[in-house]
Amino acid sequence: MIEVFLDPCTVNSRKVLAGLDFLGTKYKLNHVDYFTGEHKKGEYLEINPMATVPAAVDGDCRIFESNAILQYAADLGNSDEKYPKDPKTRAMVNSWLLWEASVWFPSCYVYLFEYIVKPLLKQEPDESVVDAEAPRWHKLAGFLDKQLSKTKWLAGNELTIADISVAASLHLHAAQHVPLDQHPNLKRWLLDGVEKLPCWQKTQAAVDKALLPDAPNVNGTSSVRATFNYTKDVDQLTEIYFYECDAAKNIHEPGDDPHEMPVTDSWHRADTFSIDREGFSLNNFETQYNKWEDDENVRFSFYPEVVEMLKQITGAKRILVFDHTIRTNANAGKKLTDETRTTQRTPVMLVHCDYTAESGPIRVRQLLKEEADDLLSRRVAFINVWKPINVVEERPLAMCDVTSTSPQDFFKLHLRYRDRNGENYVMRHSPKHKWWYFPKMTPEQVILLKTYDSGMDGTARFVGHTAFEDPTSPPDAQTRESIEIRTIAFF
Ligand SMILES: N[C@@H](CCC(=O)N[C@@H](CS)C(=O)NCC(=O)O)C(=O)O
Repeated sequence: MIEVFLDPCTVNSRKVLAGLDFLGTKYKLNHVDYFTGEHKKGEYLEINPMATVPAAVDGDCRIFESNAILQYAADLGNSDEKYPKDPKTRAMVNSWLLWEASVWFPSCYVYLFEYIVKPLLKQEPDESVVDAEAPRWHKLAGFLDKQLSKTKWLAGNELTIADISVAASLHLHAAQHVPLDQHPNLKRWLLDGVEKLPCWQKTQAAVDKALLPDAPNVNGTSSVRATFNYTKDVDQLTEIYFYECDAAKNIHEPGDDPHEMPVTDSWHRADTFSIDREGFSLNNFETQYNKWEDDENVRFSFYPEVVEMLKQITGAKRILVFDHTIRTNANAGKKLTDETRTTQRTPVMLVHCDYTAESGPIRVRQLLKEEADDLLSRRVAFINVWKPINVVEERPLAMCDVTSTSPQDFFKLHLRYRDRNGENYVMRHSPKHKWWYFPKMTPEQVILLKTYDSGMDGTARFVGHTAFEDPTSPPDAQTRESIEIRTIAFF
């Protein structure tokens, strides 16, 4: 499999990510942090002595030019449309690719540097530099405009890797202040063509979040401070009752140890989290499904899509989706302990993990009686899929990086239902905890949370997570709506 080494927010890295998605190429992504200069350091220089991102490796083949990576991937995929084999059409595609690397990218980069990189470095753009570049840029943009007045895409009527490559230099065209209006065919191609492509849309968020002027600082990361509701570990059991009774009096309830902690915006390295290392990951997941109020329909029509996605991501032999919870506006007034219709709830503001070392296997036995012994003889992992239903503007989900936790940080919360008992983990506070979140996450993405793993080989087993009040949420933020789907992966 091709391994790529890049930072998803740079022009040529984004070109490769969008291009590989367009080509349908499977790849492994290694994040090289451009802003901390990782591309100039020892290990990376072995891969790409040019000290630029991106680079790619496939066995003993090393590729250090973004367009060459796309050409190679297209050849492997044997695609005759996306990188045509007919010599004349291919020559046209190659011409645009070489033109892009030699003159187009350097010209567009002047705008990107002055209007985006400099503000990130807290420097003023130098208009005279842009004015000096403008005649050359217009001349080059004029070539594109002329071609696009004749053909829908750069090399004819089919979209090719040349379109992806040339568009990448304009990937922040508004903030970049490139004067597109004078080139209407170029503008139409970009706004109505390239920007409508799923491969483009999927790779834009990482760029916007790291580079747009409101991104708070130079390394593309920002953090806010927020209150996290940890639990004091006292002599008494920690419990919650989901019904009223005498035993529910004088109990030790969870969430009695709030701490203010930094929580870091994860977008600058969104592709690099793993459910087996940090205990969570961010994945693209597009679905047309939208009947969230109809529980039966969700089970029948939506669960199978989740199964397919998780099989692909985890490589598990079998995925069982067994439950879901919808957190919507309509449930905004409901208490966490509300007894009825537990599929419909409000966000949980308590640091917790949904299973314990004991309750994971018990749940497998409850759900799959006959097969449980056999299934539990191999690796079993519980994975929660958390999907926004609208753009998350308030009470986002935060994850406590498993690499910053130790098993001693977790202890049991006993869940008392009228007909059964269950258990979760809650967490005691540690200043070592590293919290992550994805502000303004959209419905095309999901967070996977590892809530139990039978593996004892160092894989992440329990990820603490919680909703939190984000102090940067606008006062008129729309109420967060999300669905959480509980699944078990059998390996
Ligand atoms: N022609 C190369 C250009 C790669 C390139 O210049 N990448 C930039 C980021 S977009 C870089 O790594 N620059 C090195 C630096 O700024 O230190 C390609 O297409 O891969």
